[in-house]
Amino acid sequence: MAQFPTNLNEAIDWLASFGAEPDGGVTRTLYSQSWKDAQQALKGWMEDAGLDTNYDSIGNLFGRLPSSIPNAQTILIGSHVDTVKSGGKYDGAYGIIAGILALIYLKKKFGQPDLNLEVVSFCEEEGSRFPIALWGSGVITGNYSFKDIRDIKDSQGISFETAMMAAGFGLSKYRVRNDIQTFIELHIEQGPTLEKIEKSIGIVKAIVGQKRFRITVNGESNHVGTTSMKWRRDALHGAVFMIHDLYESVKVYDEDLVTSVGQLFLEPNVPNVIPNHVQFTVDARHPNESILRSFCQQFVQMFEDHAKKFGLDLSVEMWHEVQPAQMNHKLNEIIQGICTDNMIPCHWMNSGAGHDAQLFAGICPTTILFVPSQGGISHSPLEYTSTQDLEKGLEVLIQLLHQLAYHR
Ligand code: HGY
Ligand code: MN
Ligand code: MN
Repeated sequence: MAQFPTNLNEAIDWLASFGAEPDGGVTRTLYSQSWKDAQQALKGWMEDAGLDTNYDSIGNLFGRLPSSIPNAQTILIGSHVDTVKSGGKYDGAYGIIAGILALIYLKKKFGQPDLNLEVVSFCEEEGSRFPIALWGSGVITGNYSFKDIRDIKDSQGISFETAMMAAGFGLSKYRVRNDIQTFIELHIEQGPTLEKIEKSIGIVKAIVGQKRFRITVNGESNHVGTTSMKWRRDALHGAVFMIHDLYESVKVYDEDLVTSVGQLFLEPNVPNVIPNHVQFTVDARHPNESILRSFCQQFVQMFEDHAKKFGLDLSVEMWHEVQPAQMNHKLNEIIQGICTDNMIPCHWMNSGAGHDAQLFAGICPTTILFVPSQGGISHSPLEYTSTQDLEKGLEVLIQLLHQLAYHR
């Protein structure tokens, strides 16, 4: 293969080679070597395509097809380059690749646009390495600044600042941009809806809000054999009741409410010792902020009641919170028109996954469009979207950008 990909499928496999895992998944966490290699490779591809490239001070990478009009506003497209641990090769990557291919096509076919067209590879969205998510888009949109990462460390105890500076970033003040007029993200659905109803494009009305918590339960370790059940302060026993009731309590809400315990640590994690320390995460989501808030208040109260009953110490820390976001109806109607004109079956829906578009919706007209995920699987090596569906998404993105940025 040439040094840079020439089509969508080649590009997906090319980018997935940075951080490839033996199980077929991809792991590219913020400021890691595979992350740096991927950003540098994307920069090379953008430059080979004739785009003006630059990094901002935290490692977001931009490739710009400049307008012929001085001081023109910018339409930003793109997605995130980081992944979950052993994630799929489409989540985030597809939006960046489709953005680059769209600009290559538009530049070749129509020349310079009337607005700047810029593709971005956001440095971080997942929150996989450090307890902060949407860092890349969060800084651009003013939701985050360097003070938000000051005291955080990854699971190896490496501080965010050390990792950021070792990767060559975080060395200068962030330059806030005021030229971004529109943000558009193309992304895999990561759910089963489009495949089940046989639609090629998802037009997203709203992205759910999410709240992520770290729950710490402390008790007392002791000998399993010599400590009577009534004298124990067993952290895991209490945590099990908390987690069971978390899943039970969802049942009284509508099906848009979702929650999971995705991570659980146990100490000392030895078969014949009563656990004295449990830490687990709760990720809760809903399109309506007040329903989401009341669900979270309810489960925290339940956890406190169980902690009291078992004589345990409880700490509840919400480390990530993002509000539900409405996508721009006018942009979505243009997408609907493109799908109708091209007889591409589409479906208006909500997004249960969080996305960078969620933060841009707070500063400019924004939307995100989906292509189907086979079996609805994502955040897994089994994540897959057919070439045909990937191409259709790219086609709609190209026509959307042509309508928005070429007026003559
Ligand atoms: O967790 C999410 O919703 C997204 O995939 N980061
Ligand atoms: Mn993801
Ligand atoms: Mn994503």
